[in-house]
Amino acid sequence: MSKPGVLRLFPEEEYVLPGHAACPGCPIGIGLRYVLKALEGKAIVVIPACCTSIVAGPFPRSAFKVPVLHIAFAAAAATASGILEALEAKGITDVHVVVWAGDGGTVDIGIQALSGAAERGHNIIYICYDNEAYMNTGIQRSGATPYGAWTTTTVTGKREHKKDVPAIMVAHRIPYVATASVGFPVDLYNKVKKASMMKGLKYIHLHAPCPVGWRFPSEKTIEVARLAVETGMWVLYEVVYGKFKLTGPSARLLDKKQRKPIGEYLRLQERFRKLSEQDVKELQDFVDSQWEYITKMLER
Ligand SMILES: Cc1ncc(C[n+]2csc(CCOP(=O)(O)OP(=O)(O)O)c2C)c(N)n1
Ligand code: SF4
Ligand SMILES: [Mg+2]
Repeated sequence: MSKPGVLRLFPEEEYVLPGHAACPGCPIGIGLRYVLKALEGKAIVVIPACCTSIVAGPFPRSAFKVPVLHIAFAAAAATASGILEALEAKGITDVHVVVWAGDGGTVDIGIQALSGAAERGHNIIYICYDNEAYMNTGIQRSGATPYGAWTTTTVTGKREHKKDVPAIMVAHRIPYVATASVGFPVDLYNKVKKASMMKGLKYIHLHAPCPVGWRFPSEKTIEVARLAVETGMWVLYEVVYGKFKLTGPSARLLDKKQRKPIGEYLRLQERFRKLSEQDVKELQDFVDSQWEYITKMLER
């Protein structure tokens, strides 16, 4: 029987197998599923300490149908560089070396190894799935946690804004930088496919709403992910050899009037429950300044 809608676009083969240990509604299973489909399972995946280390299941079993290397927090991109060098020395060119790391393992702890691998131009696909906190150890704030969000280390709401790591990666002048969302799998799939056809370090920052840490019902992961994009809180774009382009629904949101109010996104999540009107304005101003940056990037 043929599959409905967009599902027909994706290859049948599954690489994230039933029986994995993710929480209900977890964005990891959703995101990694499409990433591995786009790579047709031809990948060695490096995973630093994060929720995915648990989702994979206890050794020697694994819910991922690709070779996986679980590695220390700070070392993911450096490990991927080493694997790549070894593969090249052996003349093996038909497998992608992929880092799949959390936001803590990317924007805070892994950033120096990532920057080094980018500077060396290593042929790696680096994907940061961003659930905006250190979820695996009990929801501590990271540099990717947005302003105002409750975490167990920001009980009255975080006072700093989210660190813009995709922009930092653009400054490395690597061939490909993209943002993506688990709410828009076709966009994600196409970006991973495109990255897989380019040489050098490719960086994809994947927005990944976590029902446990963000405090929303587990059946609403996709709704929350889509609202992040539709309100302009999360912007879908790609930068190919320095050329910036909006993608998916973000392409029609340059005009502020087309964006939904951010309240529609915030309201669904308990982590934003205590925001004052002033906090919402602070966040809205930040979102607007992000769009001003994007407008400048499009004009370059
Ligand atoms: C050097 C080091 N410090 C701390 C830890 C504990 N630790 C394991 S997973 C994790 C959280 C990772 O957060 P993130 O990268 O955002 O991934 P997530 O758990 O959110 O999926 C922490 C702090 C560790 N394993 N190694
Ligand atoms: S805490 Fe969040 S990211 Fe971690 S496994 Fe559960 S739903 Fe997934
Ligand atoms: Mg995280």
